[in-house]
Amino acid sequence: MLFPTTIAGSLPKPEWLAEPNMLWAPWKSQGDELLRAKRDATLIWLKIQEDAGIDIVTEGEQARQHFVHGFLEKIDGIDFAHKVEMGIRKDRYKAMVPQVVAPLRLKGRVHAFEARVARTHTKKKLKFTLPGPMTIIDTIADRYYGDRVKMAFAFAELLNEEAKALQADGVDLVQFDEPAFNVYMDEVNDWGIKALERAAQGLTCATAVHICYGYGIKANTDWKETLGAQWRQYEQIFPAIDASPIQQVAIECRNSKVPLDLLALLKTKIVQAGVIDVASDTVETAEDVVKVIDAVSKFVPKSNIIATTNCGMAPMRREIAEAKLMALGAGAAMAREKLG
Ligand code: MET
Repeated sequence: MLFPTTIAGSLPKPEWLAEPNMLWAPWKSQGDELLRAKRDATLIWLKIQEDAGIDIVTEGEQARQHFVHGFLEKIDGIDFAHKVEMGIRKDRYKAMVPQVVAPLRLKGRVHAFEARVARTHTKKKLKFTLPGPMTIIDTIADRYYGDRVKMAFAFAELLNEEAKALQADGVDLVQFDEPAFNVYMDEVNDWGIKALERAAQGLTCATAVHICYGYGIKANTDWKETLGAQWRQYEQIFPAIDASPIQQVAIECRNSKVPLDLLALLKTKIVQAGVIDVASDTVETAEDVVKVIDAVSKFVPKSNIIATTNCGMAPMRREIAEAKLMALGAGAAMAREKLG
């Protein structure tokens, strides 16, 4: 089937699970009650994704507070009790981040609970997202390693352990989120892709890297204003990504100033093309989605295109996210008819 659909990963949390419409949202309950709420929210979003015609579903990242810190919470060597303010993505925004204070080690499984809940309750293909090593080290303070690259490879090993366990849980596709790849392009070529490959080493399920221009929050939309008429960041990193064994690349296309001819640099990859804008509450029509898929298909063989969202929908209003999922499913179906 042409143009299967998926999402970047996160979906808004219901207001009984966490504070709505924000990143790093505080939970509304604790202990077993919180666990039940996470499970219920995961099930609701699986059902809505299925009803919308999403082919490769996710658990909506309902069990983690943030796409980076969700992974870090189960690692020894990280001090969450003393967070410090840090400028992240080259000072684009300030965040309160935990600190690495000792050698890093997994305390146990990180995402077994939500991966198994999702696997038990859907027959669809299941994608699971993990933060990539470069994005992790750009979202945490280092008081121990004293070397960005060394710390990134330490995280890559832990990611690899968890990714293999997720695969054993029945996950079909592991996606590493690397928005930092659009910020530190030289470092991506020097070591970022190698660290990513270490994280994905030995996986036999499908693998992807997601490289976007960030969530639809003001710090990101302001940053985009400074990037000029053409966003050419992908041009510097796609050749090396194309040479890597990572199979899929998820990128931002809808309402983006990325010249789509850059996609021709991904000669051997499946392209997850973002056809849904997460920085706008305007809900796309099916025709809008078809237009982006059509434009992408000028540079990527149709059989290599998956339709997705530009980035995660975590901070979005719930009803808007739901409507956007419906548009994604309907748009891909229309594209199959019109462009198939
Ligand atoms: N998987 C993450 C999400 O969907 C990707 C975030 S990249 C800023 O929210």
